[in-house]
Amino acid sequence: MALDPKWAEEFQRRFDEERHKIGRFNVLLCGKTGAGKSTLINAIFGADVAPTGNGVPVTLATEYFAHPRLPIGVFDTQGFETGESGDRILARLEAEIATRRSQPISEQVHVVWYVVRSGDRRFEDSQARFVAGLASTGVPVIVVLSQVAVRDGHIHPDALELAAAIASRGLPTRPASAPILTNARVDPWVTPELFGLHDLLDATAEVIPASVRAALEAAQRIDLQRKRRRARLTIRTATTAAAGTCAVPLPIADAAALFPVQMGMLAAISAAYGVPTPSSRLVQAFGGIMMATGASTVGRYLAGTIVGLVPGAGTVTGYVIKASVASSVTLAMGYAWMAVNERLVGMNADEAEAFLASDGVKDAFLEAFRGAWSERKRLRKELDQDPPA
Ligand SMILES: Nc1nc2c(ncn2[C@@H]2O[C@H](COP(=O)(O)OP(=O)(O)O)[C@@H](O)[C@H]2O)c(=O)[nH]1
Ligand SMILES: [Mg+2]
Repeated sequence: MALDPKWAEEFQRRFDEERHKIGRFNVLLCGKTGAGKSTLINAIFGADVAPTGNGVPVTLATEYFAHPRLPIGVFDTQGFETGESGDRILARLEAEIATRRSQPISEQVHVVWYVVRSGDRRFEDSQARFVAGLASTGVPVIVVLSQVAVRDGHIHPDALELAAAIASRGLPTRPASAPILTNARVDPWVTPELFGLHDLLDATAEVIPASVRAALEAAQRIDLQRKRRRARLTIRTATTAAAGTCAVPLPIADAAALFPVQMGMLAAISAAYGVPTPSSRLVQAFGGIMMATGASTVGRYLAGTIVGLVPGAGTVTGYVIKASVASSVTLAMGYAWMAVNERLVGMNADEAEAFLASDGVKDAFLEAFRGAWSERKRLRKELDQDPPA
């Protein structure tokens, strides 16, 4: 038994629509070979974003890598060692930034990470000129000091010294003239702790256009709170819409009327989490969850959900769905789907595929559904306390 193809299609359409709405966050990486640009991207956005192949040449020695399923694009510069002068490289990048400014926002450069390896111990005048030149295009430039040795929370003095030297130049970088110190790879001998990645994420979120923040938050892999906040906003909107649908109590046989609202919510949640799974796989899992209740149609599924999953079916007085129940069921579905998505973002592609094809996904959903249902009052408050996007 499979999910009604009509609903599968609808889910997929809504998911693609939500992904499209989120757009894409684009970062321009500058810095010498070996500075740690790729490592930084991997640490924040997950291993498979690594620009290891299939880049699209943008300018001489700059390639653009748009991730096929995550809302992130990376401009990776080579050429800092090609013998070409810094001025020439800068001029090309400036021209590229300018050209893209007249294109849709998802094609524009939103931020520059200028990466300096802390072990280099010096920041030259030519680097300062380069940073200032990039900043003069209007795109925010963040200087990142990479591969900083950190032990027990203590930063290597050499890195602090270099950071101070960079800061003292008072460059027009954002959000401040001081660089952000990072360590993106654990190395037990040198740098046993990851460091500064959240600082870099926060700084980036602060300086990019507000309209690409959702893409950054969906693409990144290190801060679940940012994803949860987006998901909760979606749930809050959907619960209101669900209540509206049942403003006049809906006969339970017509429960499918609620379904578009809920499906849109689930699609938006997955998009906000930046689940890098093909939508067809999500649809399958979603269908499996619906079938898990033993109902073959959407309407009966929802009836089954309310009567079966929700303890105390007495809330469904006279077999109509009241606004409050519609709202609470939608809330519980939203939180349950959040739990599933949260599992997914912690997995690699193979793990995610296996999980989605297994009973584990149903179990995770149903368990979280019941939990959310029993805590619906507290969760409702949580939703209402969230600040707007
Ligand atoms: N320990 C540690 N090693 C790093 C870090 N960043 C880069 N590396 C190492 O430095 C080398 C060059 O890094 P890579 O990201 O390829 O530099 P890119 O040429 O700027 O992309 C690799 O061997 C990385 O493992 C870091 O933050 N910490
Ligand atoms: Mg690289």
